[in-house]
Amino acid sequence: MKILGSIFFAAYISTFLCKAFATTYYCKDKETISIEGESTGIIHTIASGASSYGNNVDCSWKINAGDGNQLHMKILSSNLEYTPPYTSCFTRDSLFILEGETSSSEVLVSLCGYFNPFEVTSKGQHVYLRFSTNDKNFYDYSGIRLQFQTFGNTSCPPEWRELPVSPMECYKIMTNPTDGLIWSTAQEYCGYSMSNLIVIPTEAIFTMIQAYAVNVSVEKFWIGLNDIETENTIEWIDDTTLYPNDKLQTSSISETNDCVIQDTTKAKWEFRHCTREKFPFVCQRKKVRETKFFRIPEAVDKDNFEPVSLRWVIILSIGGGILLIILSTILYCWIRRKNAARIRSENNRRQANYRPGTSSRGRRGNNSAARNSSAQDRDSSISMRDTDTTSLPPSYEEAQLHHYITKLT
Ligand SMILES: [Ca+2]
Ligand SMILES: [Ca+2]
Repeated sequence: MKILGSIFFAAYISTFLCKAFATTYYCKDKETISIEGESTGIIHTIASGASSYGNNVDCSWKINAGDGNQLHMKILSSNLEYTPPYTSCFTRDSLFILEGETSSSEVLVSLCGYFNPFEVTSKGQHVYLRFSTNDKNFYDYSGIRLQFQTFGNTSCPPEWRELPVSPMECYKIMTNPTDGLIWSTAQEYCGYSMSNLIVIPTEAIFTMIQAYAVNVSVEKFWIGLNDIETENTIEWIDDTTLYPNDKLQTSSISETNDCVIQDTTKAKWEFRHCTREKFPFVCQRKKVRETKFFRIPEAVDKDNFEPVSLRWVIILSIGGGILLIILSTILYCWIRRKNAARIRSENNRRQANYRPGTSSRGRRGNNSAARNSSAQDRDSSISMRDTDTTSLPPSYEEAQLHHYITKLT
C-alpha cells in the first residue's frame, strides 16, 4: 500500500513538473517553428518578451506527435481583436489549426474574435498552426495561449475518461464555456474533439455518467437524445433508439422542447428547449478508431411547414394586391362619375341663370328639363338657347360652358 502511494505521488509530481516546465513556443514572425519529440508544450501567439501581438504578423508552428500518436490542444486563453460573428477569419487576427504538415492542410478549426473552442483534437500525428494578423489594432491583445499534449491513438485524450462498462469509448463532461451552450452548439464543440454528444443505451452507462457528473459537481448536462426531426420520435444523435425507458420523464415531453438533459439531482432525463437553454454537455469518442461525426438533426415537420406557409403568404399577398387594385379602380370611377354629375348639375344651374335679357320663355321652358336632364335634354336646351340668342354673340363664359359640356358628352 505504501509502495502504491509512492507511485501515485511520483506520477503526480512528474505531471506537475511536466506542466510547470513545459516549453513555451512564441511567435517568430515569417517563420515556422518545428516541434518534435515533445509530449507537451505551450504555444503563445506573441513574440518572446512581448505582452501583445503586432500588426501584419505571420508565424507558424508545425507539431509532430510521433508515430501512433495524436495531439490534444487546450486553449488556455484567447484575446484577439473583435471580429463580428459569422464573418470569415481569413482577413482577421486569427489562429488556424490544421490537420497536416503545411498551411494548405485541412482546417480543423479557425479562431478569431471572441470564439474559443476550448479544446481541439487532431486525427493524426501532424498539426500545423498558423497565426496571422491584419494591419491594424485598436487596442493591445495578448493573443492565444494553447497547451498541446500528445496521446496514443489507442487511448483516451488527456482529461477524458474511460468507463469500465464501456471500455472502447472515451467520455468528457465539458464545462467550458462556463455558462454552457445550446444543444446544437454543444454537438459542434464536441466535433472539435472528434466526438459527439453522448449516447446512453444502457442503465449501466447512465449510472456511470451520473456518478462522473456528481464527482465533478455538474448538476445538469445535455446528452445526445432528442426528438428534433419528428415530434415524439425520440432518438439518439447517431439515429439509434435504444435507451432505458424509466429514465425519461415523460411529463417533460412537449412540442417545444426537443432536446434532453440528464438531471443528476433527480437521476432522470428531461426534455428542454434546444435553443433557449444552455447547459454543460457530455461528449463521447471512440478510443481506437476515428469517431464518425454525426450531423445535427433538423426538424422535418418544420421544414415542410415553412414552404407551405411561405406559399400561402405569397398567394394571399398577390390576391390582396389584386383586390386592392379592383377596389381602387371602382372607387376612382365612382368619384369621377360623381364629379361629372356635380359639374353637369352646376352647369345646368348656371345655364338656367345665365343672361337675364334673353327670352325668358325659352329659358323658363327649358329650366326644369335642364335640371333633370339627360344629355339629350341638355343639348336641346342649349340649341334652343342658341336659337333664341342668335342676335347676340356668345359670351366667354358661355363659350367655355359649351366647350365643357361637349367634352363631357
Ligand atoms: Ca488586428
Ligand atoms: Ca418535442
